[in-house]
Amino acid sequence: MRCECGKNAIEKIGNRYYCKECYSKRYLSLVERSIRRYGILKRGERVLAAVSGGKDSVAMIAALKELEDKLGIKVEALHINLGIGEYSKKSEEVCRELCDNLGIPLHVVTLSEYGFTISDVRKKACSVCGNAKRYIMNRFAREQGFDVVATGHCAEDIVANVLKNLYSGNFEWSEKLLPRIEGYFKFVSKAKPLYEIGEKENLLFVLSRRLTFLPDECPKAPDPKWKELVYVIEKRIPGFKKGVLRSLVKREKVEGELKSCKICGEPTSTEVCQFCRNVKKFGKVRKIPL
Ligand code: Q46
Ligand code: ZN
Repeated sequence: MRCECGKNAIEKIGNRYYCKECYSKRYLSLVERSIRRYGILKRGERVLAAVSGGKDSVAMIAALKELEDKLGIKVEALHINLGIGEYSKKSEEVCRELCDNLGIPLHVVTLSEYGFTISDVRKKACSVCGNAKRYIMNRFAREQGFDVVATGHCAEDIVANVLKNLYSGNFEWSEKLLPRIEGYFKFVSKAKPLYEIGEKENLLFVLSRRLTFLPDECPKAPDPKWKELVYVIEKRIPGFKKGVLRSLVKREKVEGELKSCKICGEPTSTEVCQFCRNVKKFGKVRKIPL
C-alpha cells in the first residue's frame, strides 16, 4: 500500500495509509497539539526530560527536541541509573548514544550515590524505585535551575493508574496523573507531554525515526494486567481512553476554581451553583429560603 505522498506505507490509521515520514509528521503534530491544549509546557521554559531508554521516554525526548523552537523551550535530559544489573547498564548506554545522536545535553545520576540500588530492594521494588526517581528528578531539577520535569507517561499508563487507584480506594491520586502540575514549595512543575499519546504510536515514531532505544523490559516490572485491561475496555468501548483522560482534566478544573454561589453561598465552580439553577428551573413553591 502507498501513502498519499507516494511512498511505501508502514501504517494505516482510519482510512489513510502513512509512510515513515508522513507518520512522523502526524505524530509530532499530535504531541504539539496535546502540549498546547493542556498547557503542558510553556514558552521560555528550561525542560528537564527524564529518559530511561524505553520507547516512550525516547519518543518524548526526540519529539521535544524537534519541537524546541516551535514551543520556545530548551530541553536537556536526565537519566537515573537505578542499579538493576545489566538492565541499568544497557539503559544508560542507550541514553548516552541517543542524546549524543540528537545533540541533547545529558545528565546522569546514579542511585548508588545515595547509598542503595533497586537490586537491594526485595519487596515492593517499584514503589521504592518510583519514589527514588521522583525524589532525584525533583531535587536535580530544582538545584540545577530547571523550570519543569517532563516524563514519558503515555495514555495507557495514565488510564491504567486511574483504574488501579479506583480499585484500591486511593482517591487522592488524580492530581498526580494530570498532564501538568504546577510547582509549589520545593516541588518543581511536572509535565507529561505524551498525556494523550498511546504507546504503540510512540513505538512507531521511534521505529520510523530509527531512534536508539532499549526494547528490554525492566526485570522487576510488575504484571501488566492493568494496562492489558485498558486495551480490553478500549476494544469494547472505543474512545474510552480519551474519555477518561479528558474527564480527569475537567474534574480537576472544577475542583481548582471553587467560589461561593451568588445565590446561596455554597461552594461551586460557576457563578450560580447547579442546585440553585435546578431550583430556578424546576422549583415552584420555595419552602426553604436560600
Ligand atoms: S524501573 Fe523501577 Fe520501573 Fe523497574 S523497578 Fe519498577 S518502577 S519496573 S518504570
Ligand atoms: Zn530527605
